[in-house]
Amino acid sequence: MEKKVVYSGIQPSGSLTIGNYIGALRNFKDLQDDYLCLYCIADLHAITVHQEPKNLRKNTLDLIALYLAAGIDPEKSIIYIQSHVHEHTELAWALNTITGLGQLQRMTQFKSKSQKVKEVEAGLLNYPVLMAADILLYNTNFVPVGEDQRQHLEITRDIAERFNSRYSETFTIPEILPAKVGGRIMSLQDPMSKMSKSDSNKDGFILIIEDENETRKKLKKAVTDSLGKISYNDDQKGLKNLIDIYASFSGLSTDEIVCKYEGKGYGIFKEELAEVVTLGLRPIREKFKEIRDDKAYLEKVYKEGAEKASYIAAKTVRKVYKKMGFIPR
Ligand code: AQP
Repeated sequence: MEKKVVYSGIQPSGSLTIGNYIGALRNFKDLQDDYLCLYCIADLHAITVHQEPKNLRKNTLDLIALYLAAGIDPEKSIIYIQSHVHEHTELAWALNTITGLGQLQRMTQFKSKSQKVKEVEAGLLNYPVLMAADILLYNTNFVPVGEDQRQHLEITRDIAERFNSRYSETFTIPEILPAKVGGRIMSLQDPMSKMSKSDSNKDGFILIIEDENETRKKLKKAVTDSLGKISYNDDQKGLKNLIDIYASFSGLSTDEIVCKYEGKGYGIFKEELAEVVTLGLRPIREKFKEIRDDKAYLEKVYKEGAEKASYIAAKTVRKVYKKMGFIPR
């Protein structure tokens, strides 16, 4: 029996945070034995918010190295750069023609990102259509993404269903594969907003690749409250988020963590949290250092990945174009 398909991508829009790690990256490795996995470096998505070209180049190579450091095996999975497979933009255009403007304008990510820029550009609005194209190109069954991306997955399903009913059965309808723990990690400085790599407040996030002392400092400064009592509830959102991070790295449940720190202060809790996080990130940090400078190896990985991805993507676009009535070359 053919393996089911898993698809996910991360934008090289900055250095990755532990939000990206917990919600997405660290779950990728375990899927590759059971599924055909495609892991994309979503550079076309990244430019929906202005990127300095030299930063984009660096972040793209960093992200490939990070995929490999996180245990994604290019012999088993397809790792590729989105802009290397032109079918993404081709399918996105076709899908744009069947996507409602109102639905795009209602996307939470669009609303929050458009508030941060002076002029809202069309790419930001069309982001979910490109994401739908990414997923639908490969007949994807499952999409391992964080909870923050659930709405985008819903619109992907809507677009696929609309296409199937208008032009006949074409696309597989994908399902979200949520992270088992810590699906949505919040900013350390503002527990009402999600932790994001493009946050202008650098104390709000922990980067997967940063100095351990930086990580310790940021956790020490993390916003809590004046109640001084370790418990897991929505009145203590900052602390709740820290407990989620602790649970994600330690494997303990949130109840076990609350029990462990009962009667102890936030200071001790944060210190031990920093230990758990730095210990958890150490292997990937070390592996990243080993791989990142091997440019020839990174190039081999992304070139071979693009070839494999293009083969599948081209077949889908040919089918879509035919169904829409385009004359083949
Ligand atoms: N805070 C988070 N908690 C859990 N999962 C998260 N993800 C992102 N932030 C969190 C998951 O990471 C994957 C890749 O995300 P992305 O880079 O493609 O886009 P994003 O969700 O917009 O991530 P950022 O860090 O917030 O990027 P910027 O700041 O550039 O917009 C996705 O699976 C996402 O769910």
